[in-house]
Amino acid sequence: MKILKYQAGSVREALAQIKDELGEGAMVVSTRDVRRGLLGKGVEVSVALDSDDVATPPPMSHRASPAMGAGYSLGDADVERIMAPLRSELRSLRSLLRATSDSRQGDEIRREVNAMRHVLEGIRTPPEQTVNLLSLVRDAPVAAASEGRVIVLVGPTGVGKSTTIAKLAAKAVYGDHQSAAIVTLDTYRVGGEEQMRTYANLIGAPLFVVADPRDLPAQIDELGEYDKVYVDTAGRSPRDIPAIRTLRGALQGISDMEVHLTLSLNTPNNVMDANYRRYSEVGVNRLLFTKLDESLEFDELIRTPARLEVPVSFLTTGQAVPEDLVCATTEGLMNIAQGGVELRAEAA
Ligand SMILES: Nc1nc2c(ncn2[C@@H]2O[C@H](COP(=O)(O)OP(=O)(O)O)[C@@H](O)[C@H]2O)c(=O)[nH]1
Ligand SMILES: [Mg+2]
Repeated sequence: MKILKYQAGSVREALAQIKDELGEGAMVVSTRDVRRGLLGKGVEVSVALDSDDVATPPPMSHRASPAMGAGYSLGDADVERIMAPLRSELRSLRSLLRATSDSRQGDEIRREVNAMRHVLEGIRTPPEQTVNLLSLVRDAPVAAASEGRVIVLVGPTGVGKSTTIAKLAAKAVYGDHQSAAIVTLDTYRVGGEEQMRTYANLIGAPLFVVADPRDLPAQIDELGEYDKVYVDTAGRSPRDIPAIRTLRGALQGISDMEVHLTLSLNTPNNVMDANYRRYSEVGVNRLLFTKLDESLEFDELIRTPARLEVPVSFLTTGQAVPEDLVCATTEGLMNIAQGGVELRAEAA
């Protein structure tokens, strides 16, 4: 195998010269631009040929020159014959390059591209559960701030009503710098009144004990000077219909009042619904979820208010008074429902 170099004014001229001198057997292996004389420019074409193909190639000085190339022309078939090996060379170079970058940096790049593709797919197609929760949030307000002056907590025994009343009163006094009074209707349970008195003393809010629910409106009237009045009630079974009717009677006619149905998030949703049906008689207009710290499932934070069409006001996340209280917002409920929130970080 020999490599011969031909210089000419253009590739076409050089190729014509090569064909003329070497016949069909030469294979072009490279071309490059060269200077020819002081101002002249030309090309140099290198060809490979078997030594046997040409017995005595002419000396370099006699090879292609602008003058010599004049008048020669190549047909399309000639150009194609010469270009074919160049094209295949280009193809193999490209695949060589691809192979090189695959082995050296390709893995890393591919991992990044895959990760980005995953993120983009995640944005375009969120998980089914998220889609469902989002559509619930769009259709109904699932959270609403508590804005009333008289806040009444109702709900079954043991869900955390008294503890939450203490948290709310402490937040009003120390967080919002408001004046607050606490009223308790819980003279039914042994120790109920004592528990509330202890909290009231700690917070520095006056406690008023109302033994007969029918006296509640008069008591509330007397507390007109307070920014907030928190009313604790005795827990009742949803089946205790007379007690709930009495409560309804007691709450009628109290103005600027909100009734928060207090439910532990641990409760199965059919039990939540039964409680709501019973307490809705007294005019429930907020849901308050307790014991999130003991709960494993959180999507009821969205599903229950959407199903019952009553927004959530507060969440409680532990036994500590007053820390473990969170003001509900739609965004916060969504975050918790999807398990993505550090609860303490949003303490009210
Ligand atoms: N883990 C946990 N316990 C709570 C929470 N709120 C209240 N509790 C506890 O639940 C129990 C019953 O609370 P209580 O306020 O007396 O309930 P009530 O009968 O509805 O008034 C008490 O031991 C509270 O400390 C909470 O958010 N998380
Ligand atoms: Mg209680």
